[in-house]
Amino acid sequence: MLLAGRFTYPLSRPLIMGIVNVTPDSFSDGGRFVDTQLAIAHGLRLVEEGADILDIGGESTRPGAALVSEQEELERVLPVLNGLAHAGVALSIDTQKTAVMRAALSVGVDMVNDVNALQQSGAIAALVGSKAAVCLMHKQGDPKTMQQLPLYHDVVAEVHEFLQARIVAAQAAGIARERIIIDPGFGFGKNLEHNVSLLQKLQSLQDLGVPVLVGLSRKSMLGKIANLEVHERVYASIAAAVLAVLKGAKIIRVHDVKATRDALKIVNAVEGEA
Ligand code: 7PJ
Repeated sequence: MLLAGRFTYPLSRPLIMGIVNVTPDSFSDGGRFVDTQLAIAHGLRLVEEGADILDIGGESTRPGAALVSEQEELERVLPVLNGLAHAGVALSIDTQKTAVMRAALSVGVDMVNDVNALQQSGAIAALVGSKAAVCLMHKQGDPKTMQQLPLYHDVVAEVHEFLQARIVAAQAAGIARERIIIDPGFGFGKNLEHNVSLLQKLQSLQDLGVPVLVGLSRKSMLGKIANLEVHERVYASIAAAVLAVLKGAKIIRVHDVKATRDALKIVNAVEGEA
């Protein structure tokens, strides 16, 4: 079971988290208002397509991405969170910043998705006083430099150990186990071999006793394996999502909600709980 703000999920079927990026649209010159409206419209479309959760982010964490100020990030995400407040699905804020978490929690977000696993000062405390779920993700290094030389002795064991320690830290501070989600962080300070090992052994995270979220959608590991540009990676992303679910993942973070929903309906009919 997962508790996430206004929502309780039995997790008898996997959940789909749709990605809503709130970053300036280079194709429009309408400024903030247009960016906000585009993001809200995109979120509503993903709900129609079958998203269970919307993950709203104002700071790109892609390899090499530039940093965004706290003020800028808040100005991007808050109007979108407000615009999607009654969309009928859980809202997740994708941020590493404690101040952004606090602001988002105060307007009622149901989940915090932190690629930094609540390691920023005050981040755990920000979650403690709320009912929101939190996704604790593993990464090695910082988005700007993490892909330069990812190095592990045993990537599966090291990711497991890190996630276990972050669960312990969150629980010790008073975040109930039912509110915690873990994520191996595909592509975050990992080369192709590391990513493949983590997906092969995804099942090994099950013993930590909390739901596993994966983000594989359109990622470069898929492009490297199948020689695909980013816009060509939909089918590869679906294959990865199906594999992840068969290996125990309970939340799948994706761009292509409709395609993922259709595929997971088949998986669930055959492999799901009756
Ligand atoms: C992830 C994420 C992921 C979680 C991004 C991209 C890069 N959050 N944010 N897990 N990836 N929890 O979507 O390509 O894998 S940004």
